Amino acid sequence: MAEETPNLSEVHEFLIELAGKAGELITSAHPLINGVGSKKNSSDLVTETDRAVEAVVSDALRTKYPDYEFMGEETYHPSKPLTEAPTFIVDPIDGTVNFVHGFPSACISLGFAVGYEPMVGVVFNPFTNTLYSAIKGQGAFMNRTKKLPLKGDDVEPLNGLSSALIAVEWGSDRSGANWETKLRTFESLGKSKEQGGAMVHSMRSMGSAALNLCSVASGVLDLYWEGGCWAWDVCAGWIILTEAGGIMADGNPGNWQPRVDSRRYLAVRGSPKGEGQTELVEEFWSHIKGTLSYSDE
Ligand code: LIP
Repeated sequence: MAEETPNLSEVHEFLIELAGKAGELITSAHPLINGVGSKKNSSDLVTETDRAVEAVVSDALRTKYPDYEFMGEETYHPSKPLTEAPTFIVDPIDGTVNFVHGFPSACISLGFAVGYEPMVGVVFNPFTNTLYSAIKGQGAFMNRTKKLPLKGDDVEPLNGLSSALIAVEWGSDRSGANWETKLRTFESLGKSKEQGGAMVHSMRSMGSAALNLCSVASGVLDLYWEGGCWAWDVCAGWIILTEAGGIMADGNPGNWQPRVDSRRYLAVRGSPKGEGQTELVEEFWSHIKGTLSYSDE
């Protein structure tokens, strides 16, 4: 455990600097769809760039902050789970499938948590040059100057799922109970009210949890539901979301305070005085058909 209270502003600046360097590595790489490695199956991809970026970032963080822990997607092992200690939680490329295909929705996600609570977040999409960042208690910003949500005080009230644009993800598990839960829930979210559905405006799958959370923080999406991704996918985006007035609930019904490593999440954007947020979460939970369940392996 570190002896001194972390200087969050300094951490924030350093993470932004690292995101810029990582962005250069990511945009100068040329991954080949047929040449990339897979982890547990053919949609769970990893590239040399993921590994190289994580190595650069972890070396820099360990050198500057030797007292803090480091958790990264490419070097994670279940024998070393997240603890209360100050920890950098890093996804070198969130949206690896997009990165491989050249679909410009990928980013580096750099989070810092203390006592399991996200405190600093930096998410940088080097393909669009968009930087999202936040420090606990200091608001969330796009490209450092534009405060989130983008509409500021004009952010509209939430008005239920039938007027919501939401994000969901397919993930890389394509069979089993979690897959069935997702499919049946997607159906319920999409279908008409007459058929018992929510009939959302539409659903988006941008392939990056961090960018989904930043889109909810920005207010261009109303909600994001996810099961199966990891602390490194959400830590940075989480603090950007909550600093923009959004809330994070559990991806399964009933729990309003999920942990950053719970692997199930439901994010809702900010609204005037938070109106409609709890109602939207409860309405969403009522459409979940099954139970999401993940281990830390
Ligand atoms: C991916 C996420 C995506 C999620 C996938 C995966 P990766 O991260 O951000 O939104 O649905 O399960 O975890 O593998 O590109 O870093």
